[in-house]
Amino acid sequence: MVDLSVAVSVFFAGGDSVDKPAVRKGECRLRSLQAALKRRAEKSDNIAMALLPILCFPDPRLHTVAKPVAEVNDQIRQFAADMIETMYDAKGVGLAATQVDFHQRLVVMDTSEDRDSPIVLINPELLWMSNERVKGEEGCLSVPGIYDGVERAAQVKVQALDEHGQSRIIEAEGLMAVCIQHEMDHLMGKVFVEYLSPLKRMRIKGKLLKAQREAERA
Ligand code: K1U
Ligand code: ZN
Repeated sequence: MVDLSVAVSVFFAGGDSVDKPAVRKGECRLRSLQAALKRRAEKSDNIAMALLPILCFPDPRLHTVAKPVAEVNDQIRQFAADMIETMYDAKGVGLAATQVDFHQRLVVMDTSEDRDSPIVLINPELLWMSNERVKGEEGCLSVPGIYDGVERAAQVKVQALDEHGQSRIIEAEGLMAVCIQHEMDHLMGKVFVEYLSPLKRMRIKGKLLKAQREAERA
């Protein structure tokens, strides 16, 4: 279980980089099976659950618009901790609640090099984005094995509640700025492949559906 007491509030962050995760065919399905097995084992031991199954594009639930979190309580904190554990397990730098089929405005991130500084954003709102744009390669835990260039604002300013319900202002650039925009898109039901051409999107959809069918047969 991730200890949320180590989660930090960020006032200016950016420029970090992490290795891309390995590309694995049908890895969403694999992670779902692993999560189910882990949950079953934990249930019999009566200990906390942690890994959550990640929805895979083109699952229509990824296009759900998230509602605001009404109250920051123990249930939300537990869910955020499970999301952080799921994000680390999947080697991601961010995860939106939408991706784990929970349709409230909740995001977790960790763009630190040591992967020891998780942050929780509850009801995040974009206050400002720079006119300066940057184009970088993006991936997505819900679109395994696909990376492509997306143009984003170079810097952003976001207001959000942390896991204690405290309001925070985050100013970010670099990887963290990209990650915030990517995760906030998820909360609006938008997946990064929607920035790509219809032809690329169609190819990605075909490739992932095929991988999912193969994983189900195996
Ligand atoms: O939401 C997600 O699917 C997580 C996603 C967030 C993201 C951050 C930055 C750029 C694109 C997407 C990932 O963690 S993708 C995997 C990853 O670790 C990564 C990909 C590209 C650059 C840096 C990290
Ligand atoms: Zn994503």
